[in-house]
Amino acid sequence: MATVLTDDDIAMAREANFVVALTGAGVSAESGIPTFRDRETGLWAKYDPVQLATPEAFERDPELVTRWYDSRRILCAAAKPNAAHLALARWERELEKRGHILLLVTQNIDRLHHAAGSRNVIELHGTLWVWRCATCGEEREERGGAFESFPPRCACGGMRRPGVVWFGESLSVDAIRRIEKALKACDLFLSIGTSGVVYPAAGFLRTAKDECARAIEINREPTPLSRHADRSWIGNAGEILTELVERAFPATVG
Ligand code: BV8
Ligand code: ZN
Repeated sequence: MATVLTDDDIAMAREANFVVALTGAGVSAESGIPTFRDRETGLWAKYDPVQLATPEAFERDPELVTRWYDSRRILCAAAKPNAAHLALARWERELEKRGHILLLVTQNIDRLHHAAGSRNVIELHGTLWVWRCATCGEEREERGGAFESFPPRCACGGMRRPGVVWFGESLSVDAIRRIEKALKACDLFLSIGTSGVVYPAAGFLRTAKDECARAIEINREPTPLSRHADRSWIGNAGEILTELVERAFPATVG
Protein backbone atom coordinates (compact mmCIF):
# COMPACT_ATOMS: atom_id res chain seq x y z
CA MET A 1 0.00 0.00 0.00
CA ALA A 2 1.45 3.37 -0.97
CA THR A 3 2.27 5.42 2.08
CA VAL A 4 2.59 9.18 2.62
CA LEU A 5 4.77 8.56 5.72
CA THR A 6 8.58 8.69 5.61
CA ASP A 7 10.89 7.19 8.27
CA ASP A 8 11.54 10.76 9.48
CA ASP A 9 7.79 11.25 9.97
CA ILE A 10 7.65 8.09 12.08
CA ALA A 11 10.65 9.23 14.13
CA MET A 12 9.05 12.66 14.65
CA ALA A 13 5.87 10.99 15.99
CA ARG A 14 7.84 8.56 18.21
CA GLU A 15 9.99 11.31 19.71
CA ALA A 16 7.16 13.77 20.47
CA ASN A 17 6.57 14.03 24.23
CA PHE A 18 3.69 16.50 24.23
CA VAL A 19 1.26 16.05 21.36
CA VAL A 20 -1.81 18.21 20.72
CA ALA A 21 -4.25 16.71 18.20
CA LEU A 22 -7.11 18.88 16.88
CA THR A 23 -9.86 16.83 15.22
CA GLY A 24 -12.82 17.79 13.06
CA ALA A 25 -15.76 16.13 11.35
CA GLY A 26 -13.45 14.28 8.92
CA VAL A 27 -12.34 12.02 11.79
CA SER A 28 -15.94 10.85 12.37
CA ALA A 29 -16.70 10.54 8.65
CA GLU A 30 -15.44 6.93 8.59
CA SER A 31 -17.98 6.16 11.32
CA GLY A 32 -20.74 7.14 8.91
CA ILE A 33 -21.37 10.63 10.30
CA PRO A 34 -21.70 13.26 7.51
CA THR A 35 -19.15 16.06 7.79
CA PHE A 36 -20.23 19.68 7.93
CA ARG A 37 -19.40 20.48 4.37
CA ASP A 38 -20.25 17.22 2.65
CA ARG A 39 -23.57 17.71 0.97
CA GLU A 40 -26.05 15.89 3.16
CA THR A 41 -28.52 13.52 1.55
CA GLY A 42 -32.22 13.11 2.29
CA LEU A 43 -34.27 15.26 4.60
CA TRP A 44 -31.51 17.65 5.56
CA ALA A 45 -29.97 18.15 2.11
CA LYS A 46 -31.74 21.48 1.60
CA TYR A 47 -30.38 23.00 4.84
CA ASP A 48 -26.92 24.53 5.33
CA PRO A 49 -25.51 23.28 8.67
CA VAL A 50 -23.73 26.57 9.26
CA GLN A 51 -27.11 28.34 9.08
CA LEU A 52 -28.74 25.85 11.46
CA ALA A 53 -25.91 25.86 14.04
CA THR A 54 -26.76 29.36 15.34
CA PRO A 55 -28.76 30.88 18.22
CA GLU A 56 -30.71 32.90 15.63
CA ALA A 57 -31.92 29.71 13.89
CA PHE A 58 -32.98 28.29 17.27
CA GLU A 59 -34.85 31.56 18.05
CA ARG A 60 -36.48 31.55 14.65
CA ASP A 61 -37.40 27.87 14.40
CA PRO A 62 -36.68 25.85 17.58
CA GLU A 63 -38.59 22.87 16.20
CA LEU A 64 -36.48 22.62 13.01
CA VAL A 65 -33.17 23.11 14.83
CA THR A 66 -33.93 20.58 17.58
CA ARG A 67 -35.22 18.04 15.02
CA TRP A 68 -31.94 18.46 13.08
CA TYR A 69 -29.85 17.89 16.21
CA ASP A 70 -32.03 14.97 17.24
CA SER A 71 -31.52 13.34 13.80
CA ARG A 72 -27.72 13.72 14.34
CA ARG A 73 -28.05 12.37 17.90
CA ILE A 74 -29.79 9.23 16.58
CA LEU A 75 -27.13 8.84 13.88
CA CYS A 76 -24.33 9.24 16.43
CA ALA A 77 -25.96 6.79 18.84
CA ALA A 78 -25.59 4.09 16.14
CA ALA A 79 -22.05 5.12 15.21
CA LYS A 80 -18.95 3.29 16.40
CA PRO A 81 -15.45 4.73 16.79
CA ASN A 82 -13.34 4.12 13.68
CA ALA A 83 -9.63 3.46 13.13
CA ALA A 84 -8.78 7.17 13.50
CA HIS A 85 -10.39 7.39 16.96
CA LEU A 86 -8.74 4.12 18.04
CA ALA A 87 -5.26 5.14 16.82
CA LEU A 88 -5.43 8.44 18.74
CA ALA A 89 -6.58 6.63 21.90
CA ARG A 90 -3.63 4.19 21.53
CA TRP A 91 -1.18 7.05 20.98
CA GLU A 92 -2.43 8.68 24.21
CA ARG A 93 -1.84 5.40 26.11
CA GLU A 94 1.66 4.93 24.61
CA LEU A 95 2.64 8.45 25.71
CA GLU A 96 1.05 8.07 29.14
CA LYS A 97 3.11 4.88 29.66
CA ARG A 98 6.22 6.99 29.10
CA GLY A 99 5.05 9.85 31.36
CA HIS A 100 4.22 12.02 28.36
CA ILE A 101 1.01 13.69 27.15
CA LEU A 102 -1.40 13.64 24.23
CA LEU A 103 -4.13 16.30 24.50
CA LEU A 104 -7.03 15.73 22.12
CA VAL A 105 -8.97 18.89 21.22
CA THR A 106 -12.06 17.96 19.24
CA GLN A 107 -14.54 20.14 17.35
CA ASN A 108 -16.82 17.10 17.13
CA ILE A 109 -19.85 16.71 19.37
CA ASP A 110 -20.35 12.94 19.02
CA ARG A 111 -18.08 11.70 21.87
CA LEU A 112 -16.63 8.95 19.63
CA HIS A 113 -13.16 9.81 20.95
CA HIS A 114 -14.35 8.94 24.48
CA ALA A 115 -15.97 5.75 23.16
CA ALA A 116 -12.59 4.81 21.61
CA GLY A 117 -10.86 5.20 25.00
CA SER A 118 -9.35 8.69 24.76
CA ARG A 119 -9.38 10.33 28.17
CA ASN A 120 -7.49 13.63 27.82
CA VAL A 121 -10.13 15.28 25.61
CA ILE A 122 -11.40 18.85 25.35
CA GLU A 123 -14.77 19.16 23.56
CA LEU A 124 -14.23 22.61 22.10
CA HIS A 125 -17.74 22.84 20.60
CA GLY A 126 -19.61 20.98 23.34
CA THR A 127 -21.52 17.75 22.91
CA LEU A 128 -24.76 16.46 21.45
CA TRP A 129 -25.30 14.16 24.44
CA VAL A 130 -26.02 16.97 26.90
CA TRP A 131 -29.10 19.15 26.38
CA ARG A 132 -29.58 22.43 28.29
CA CYS A 133 -32.68 24.43 29.18
CA ALA A 134 -32.49 27.82 27.44
CA THR A 135 -34.43 29.35 30.38
CA CYS A 136 -33.06 27.91 33.63
CA GLY A 137 -29.83 26.35 32.31
CA GLU A 138 -30.60 22.87 33.71
CA GLU A 139 -28.43 20.33 31.87
CA ARG A 140 -29.32 16.70 31.27
CA GLU A 141 -27.49 13.84 29.56
CA GLU A 142 -29.76 12.62 26.72
CA ARG A 143 -28.31 9.28 25.60
CA GLY A 144 -30.91 7.62 23.47
CA GLY A 145 -34.53 8.13 24.48
CA ALA A 146 -36.86 9.77 21.99
CA PHE A 147 -38.00 13.32 22.76
CA GLU A 148 -41.74 13.80 23.32
CA SER A 149 -41.75 17.21 21.64
CA PHE A 150 -39.61 19.47 19.45
CA PRO A 151 -38.21 21.48 21.04
CA PRO A 152 -38.03 19.21 24.12
CA ARG A 153 -39.26 21.01 27.24
CA CYS A 154 -37.73 21.49 30.68
CA ALA A 155 -39.80 21.05 33.86
CA CYS A 156 -39.65 24.83 34.20
CA GLY A 157 -41.41 25.13 30.83
CA GLY A 158 -38.30 26.39 29.04
CA MET A 159 -37.09 25.04 25.67
CA ARG A 160 -34.16 22.61 25.77
CA ARG A 161 -31.29 22.93 23.25
CA PRO A 162 -28.24 20.80 22.51
CA GLY A 163 -25.22 21.61 24.74
CA VAL A 164 -23.10 22.67 21.76
CA VAL A 165 -21.34 25.96 20.93
CA TRP A 166 -23.15 27.62 18.01
CA PHE A 167 -21.62 30.12 15.60
CA GLY A 168 -21.52 33.48 17.32
CA GLU A 169 -21.45 31.85 20.77
CA SER A 170 -18.34 32.05 22.92
CA LEU A 171 -16.30 28.98 23.77
CA SER A 172 -15.53 27.89 27.33
CA VAL A 173 -12.91 30.26 28.76
CA ASP A 174 -11.37 27.37 30.68
CA ALA A 175 -11.05 25.27 27.51
CA ILE A 176 -9.38 28.10 25.62
CA ARG A 177 -6.99 28.76 28.51
CA ARG A 178 -6.00 25.05 28.72
CA ILE A 179 -5.51 24.90 24.94
CA GLU A 180 -3.42 28.06 24.78
CA LYS A 181 -1.18 26.67 27.52
CA ALA A 182 -0.81 23.36 25.63
CA LEU A 183 -0.04 25.11 22.33
CA LYS A 184 2.89 26.85 24.06
CA ALA A 185 4.25 23.62 25.55
CA CYS A 186 3.61 21.02 22.84
CA ASP A 187 6.33 19.76 20.50
CA LEU A 188 3.96 18.26 17.94
CA PHE A 189 0.58 19.62 16.76
CA LEU A 190 -1.72 17.72 14.40
CA SER A 191 -4.79 19.10 12.60
CA ILE A 192 -6.85 16.08 11.56
CA GLY A 193 -10.01 15.92 9.43
CA THR A 194 -10.91 19.58 9.58
CA SER A 195 -11.39 22.11 6.78
CA GLY A 196 -9.63 24.74 8.88
CA VAL A 197 -12.27 27.47 8.40
CA VAL A 198 -13.90 27.69 11.84
CA TYR A 199 -12.25 29.90 14.47
CA PRO A 200 -10.73 29.89 17.00
CA ALA A 201 -9.86 26.22 16.24
CA ALA A 202 -8.52 27.04 12.77
CA GLY A 203 -5.95 29.37 14.36
CA PHE A 204 -4.37 26.71 16.63
CA LEU A 205 -1.94 25.29 14.04
CA ARG A 206 -0.29 28.64 13.44
CA THR A 207 -0.14 29.39 17.18
CA ALA A 208 1.58 26.05 17.76
CA LYS A 209 4.03 26.76 14.95
CA ASP A 210 4.79 30.20 16.39
CA GLU A 211 5.69 28.38 19.61
CA CYS A 212 8.15 26.15 17.68
CA ALA A 213 6.07 23.00 17.58
CA ARG A 214 6.19 20.84 14.46
CA ALA A 215 2.77 21.00 12.74
CA ILE A 216 1.20 18.22 10.70
CA GLU A 217 -2.09 18.23 8.79
CA ILE A 218 -3.94 15.01 7.97
CA ASN A 219 -6.90 15.61 5.68
CA ARG A 220 -8.56 14.09 2.63
CA GLU A 221 -7.93 17.30 0.69
CA PRO A 222 -5.75 20.43 1.06
CA THR A 223 -7.14 23.24 3.25
CA PRO A 224 -6.18 26.86 4.04
CA LEU A 225 -3.93 25.39 6.78
CA SER A 226 -1.91 23.16 4.44
CA ARG A 227 0.63 25.82 3.48
CA HIS A 228 1.35 26.56 7.16
CA ALA A 229 1.92 22.91 8.11
CA ASP A 230 5.39 21.34 8.10
CA ARG A 231 3.85 18.22 6.62
CA SER A 232 0.43 17.88 4.96
CA TRP A 233 -0.56 14.23 4.59
CA ILE A 234 -3.46 13.89 2.16
CA GLY A 235 -5.57 10.79 2.73
CA ASN A 236 -7.97 9.07 5.09
CA ALA A 237 -7.35 9.85 8.75
CA GLY A 238 -8.06 6.24 9.81
CA GLU A 239 -5.46 4.74 7.47
CA ILE A 240 -2.75 7.35 8.08
CA LEU A 241 -3.09 7.45 11.87
CA THR A 242 -3.19 3.66 12.16
CA GLU A 243 0.03 3.32 10.14
CA LEU A 244 1.70 6.20 12.02
CA VAL A 245 0.97 4.79 15.50
CA GLU A 246 1.73 1.18 14.54
CA ARG A 247 5.13 2.12 13.07
CA ALA A 248 5.99 4.59 15.85
CA PHE A 249 5.00 2.20 18.63
CA PRO A 250 5.26 -1.35 17.26
CA ALA A 251 3.29 -3.75 19.47
CA THR A 252 5.79 -5.54 21.68
CA VAL A 253 5.23 -9.26 21.50
CA GLY A 254 4.45 -10.98 24.80
C1 BV8 B 1 -16.47 32.43 18.66
C2 BV8 B 1 -20.99 22.87 17.04
C3 BV8 B 1 -16.26 34.40 19.92
C4 BV8 B 1 -22.36 22.78 16.56
C5 BV8 B 1 -19.65 24.28 15.56
C6 BV8 B 1 -15.13 35.84 10.24
C7 BV8 B 1 -13.81 35.43 10.22
C8 BV8 B 1 -13.29 34.57 11.19
C9 BV8 B 1 -14.11 34.10 12.21
C10 BV8 B 1 -15.42 34.51 12.21
C11 BV8 B 1 -15.94 35.37 11.26
N1 BV8 B 1 -17.24 35.56 11.54
C12 BV8 B 1 -17.57 34.85 12.65
C13 BV8 B 1 -16.46 34.23 13.07
C14 BV8 B 1 -16.35 33.38 14.22
C15 BV8 B 1 -17.00 32.03 13.93
C16 BV8 B 1 -16.38 31.37 12.71
O1 BV8 B 1 -15.28 30.85 12.76
N2 BV8 B 1 -17.12 31.39 11.58
C17 BV8 B 1 -16.59 30.78 10.37
C18 BV8 B 1 -17.71 30.05 9.63
C19 BV8 B 1 -15.94 31.86 9.52
N3 BV8 B 1 -16.69 31.22 15.09
C20 BV8 B 1 -17.54 31.24 16.13
O2 BV8 B 1 -18.62 31.82 16.12
C21 BV8 B 1 -17.06 30.50 17.36
N4 BV8 B 1 -17.25 31.35 18.50
O3 BV8 B 1 -15.67 32.79 17.84
O4 BV8 B 1 -16.73 33.09 19.85
C22 BV8 B 1 -17.35 35.23 19.33
C23 BV8 B 1 -18.46 35.50 20.12
C24 BV8 B 1 -19.46 36.30 19.59
C25 BV8 B 1 -19.38 36.81 18.27
C26 BV8 B 1 -18.26 36.49 17.47
C27 BV8 B 1 -17.25 35.68 17.99
C28 BV8 B 1 -17.89 29.24 17.57
C29 BV8 B 1 -17.56 28.25 16.49
C30 BV8 B 1 -18.20 26.91 16.84
C31 BV8 B 1 -19.39 26.70 15.95
N5 BV8 B 1 -19.94 25.35 16.24
N6 BV8 B 1 -20.14 23.08 15.90
C32 BV8 B 1 -22.56 21.59 15.69
O5 BV8 B 1 -21.66 20.73 15.57
O6 BV8 B 1 -23.65 21.51 15.13
S1 BV8 B 1 -18.58 24.41 14.27
C33 BV8 B 1 -18.76 23.11 13.20
O7 BV8 B 1 -17.78 23.32 12.18
C34 BV8 B 1 -18.44 21.75 13.78
O8 BV8 B 1 -17.94 21.78 15.10
C35 BV8 B 1 -17.32 21.29 12.88
O9 BV8 B 1 -16.47 20.41 13.50
C36 BV8 B 1 -16.69 22.61 12.64
C37 BV8 B 1 -15.62 22.69 11.64
O10 BV8 B 1 -15.95 21.91 10.58
P1 BV8 B 1 -14.97 20.65 10.34
O11 BV8 B 1 -14.90 19.82 11.58
O12 BV8 B 1 -13.70 21.17 9.81
O13 BV8 B 1 -15.80 19.85 9.29
P2 BV8 B 1 -15.84 20.12 7.73
O14 BV8 B 1 -16.97 19.35 7.16
O15 BV8 B 1 -15.77 21.60 7.48
O16 BV8 B 1 -14.45 19.53 7.21
C38 BV8 B 1 -14.21 18.15 7.31
C39 BV8 B 1 -12.87 17.94 6.64
O17 BV8 B 1 -12.55 16.57 6.78
C40 BV8 B 1 -12.92 18.23 5.13
O18 BV8 B 1 -11.80 19.01 4.79
C41 BV8 B 1 -12.82 16.83 4.49
O19 BV8 B 1 -12.05 16.85 3.30
C42 BV8 B 1 -12.09 16.07 5.55
N7 BV8 B 1 -12.38 14.64 5.57
C43 BV8 B 1 -13.56 14.03 5.30
N8 BV8 B 1 -13.43 12.69 5.49
C44 BV8 B 1 -12.14 12.48 5.89
C45 BV8 B 1 -11.47 13.72 5.94
N9 BV8 B 1 -10.19 13.84 6.30
C46 BV8 B 1 -9.52 12.70 6.61
N10 BV8 B 1 -10.09 11.48 6.59
C47 BV8 B 1 -11.39 11.33 6.23
N11 BV8 B 1 -11.94 10.09 6.21
ZN1 ZN C 1 -35.61 25.00 32.69
